[in-house]
Amino acid sequence: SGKITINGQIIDFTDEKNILAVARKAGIEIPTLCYHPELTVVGACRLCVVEIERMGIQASCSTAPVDGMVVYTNSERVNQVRKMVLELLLANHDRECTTCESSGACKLQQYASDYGIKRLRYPNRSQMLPLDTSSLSVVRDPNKCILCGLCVRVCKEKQGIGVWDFKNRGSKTEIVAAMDQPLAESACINCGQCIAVCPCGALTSNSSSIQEVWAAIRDPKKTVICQIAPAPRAALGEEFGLGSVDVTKKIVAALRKVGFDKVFDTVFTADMTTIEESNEFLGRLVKGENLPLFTSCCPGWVKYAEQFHPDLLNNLSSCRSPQQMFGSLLKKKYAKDLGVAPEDLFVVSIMPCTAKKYEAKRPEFMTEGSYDIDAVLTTVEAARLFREAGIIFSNLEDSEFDQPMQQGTGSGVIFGATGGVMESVVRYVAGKLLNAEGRVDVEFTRGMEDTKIASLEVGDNKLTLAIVNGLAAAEALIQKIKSGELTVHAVEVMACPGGCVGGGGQPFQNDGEHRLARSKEIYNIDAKLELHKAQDNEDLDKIFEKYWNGCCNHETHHDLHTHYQP
Ligand code: HC0
Ligand code: SF4
Repeated sequence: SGKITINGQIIDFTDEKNILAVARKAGIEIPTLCYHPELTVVGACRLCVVEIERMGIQASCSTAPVDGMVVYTNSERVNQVRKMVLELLLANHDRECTTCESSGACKLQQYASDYGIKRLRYPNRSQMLPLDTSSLSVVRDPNKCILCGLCVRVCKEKQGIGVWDFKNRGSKTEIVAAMDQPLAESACINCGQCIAVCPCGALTSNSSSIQEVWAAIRDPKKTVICQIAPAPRAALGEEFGLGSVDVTKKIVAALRKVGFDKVFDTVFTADMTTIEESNEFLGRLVKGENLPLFTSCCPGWVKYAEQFHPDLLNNLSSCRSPQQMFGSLLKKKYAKDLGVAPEDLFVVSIMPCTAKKYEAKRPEFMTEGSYDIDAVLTTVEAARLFREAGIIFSNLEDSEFDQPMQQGTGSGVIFGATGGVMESVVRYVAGKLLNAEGRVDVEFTRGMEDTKIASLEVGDNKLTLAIVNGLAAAEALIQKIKSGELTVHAVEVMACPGGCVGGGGQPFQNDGEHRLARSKEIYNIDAKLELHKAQDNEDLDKIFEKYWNGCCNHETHHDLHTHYQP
């Protein structure tokens, strides 16, 4: 620890590893394209240069603060170097900003404007390479890549997968998916975390569903239904300058204006998942079978388990995810109520997640030859749909979800943050075993750490529960479980940092600060809602009764569960 002077201001530092982090803590912004506070530092882009007395121009991301240092972040020399760096990056970057998926959310575009880059001495990139559109979730445009390497690092360090890597050296350097194959052929689990860190549009979500949604809405034969996941409600407002606040009812209103016939809440089937999964868990505890139970609502995690831990597939909950439970409910049951054939019901979901696009196309999730979920829009894509529809989002009047699946509990809402599924299960089980009325609050489940483990007593059961987010953290936990070092009864796994609030389809910036703000809002929504435990959802009771003669039986097993085959 010590003090450094930045632009004449004396600033204390403690355990910050570099000048960039010290400056940001003091509210001084330094531009960078390759630095991420949660990933290793490589100092590749040189944009974060600062001038240090007696040391000259240095990259602030890879220079440690030393007591007494005097630093300038915006001197003439610094800004000249930054302009040069930007010009060189732009020379090799496809500058068709008007048609870029990331226009408006691109750091390179922003910095070019901030630093007054007017007219480049270089022509636009001469050779245009083909895009990789093989993946249902992620599109890569190599012409936009500036080789910052953030995608390489996030996939390796946070997900432990390492899909992306550098190929060649010098001016021939490029980033390619493993074995230089199309992304869809790789071990990619579709989480979109590489999209979340890409500063300049080289990686974006596969947004082709937007056109399919418009086509369905304009098709008079189709009844078009939308469901909204928990996490987007606390993030979509960011796209319209409202911050990370609850905009659930505005989203419902916007969807009605776009032309959806019905709008439902995925929270309804999150409650359904809690009930089915908790009973599955209690059953396994009695039999001592297939423990620990792993949650299976995160499709990134499910693909990871299939690829790397096929021996654990019997431990995964057989419950379909809330997205897929809703799809199944709508196509197998609700369609009949409406007198519509499954293929004439077009079901859209708005998800914070790019992997949900892949989950929706898994062959096990179909009814009479029609996908249960026809299209998945990310939070960002939903915002684009609203803009294209000419909707002024911030002015919308609130609108409510449709009957007869209108109720949702706070328990279902917190699915959107890491620990939420586990907390919901505990609330349900505690409520059931202890006949607890009203609120059951669980504390250890909350917070953004990548691994949380706690033991608690519920009735006669002493349960050890684990919660992980990020697959590198999940892998470390699995190794401990497999080696016998750790015994747990249930594990919640979410592939994205912070859970769904940090999903790969959430608005840019999708960083720690935003994830925290969104997750706080998710818990605020829970606190304000009247219902708090899945079993208190009366609409859900009625639906269980009407369609399946109750819950947790053979019939729900057929429609709401699946089997992941080793
Ligand atoms: Fe999630 Fe979900 S909580 S995975 O993060 O379980 O995507 O938001 O919709 O399905 O409910 C994502 C979010 C969901 C599902 C729910 C679960
Ligand atoms: Fe890696 Fe996720 Fe990107 Fe796939 S989507 S390459 S798994 S970070």
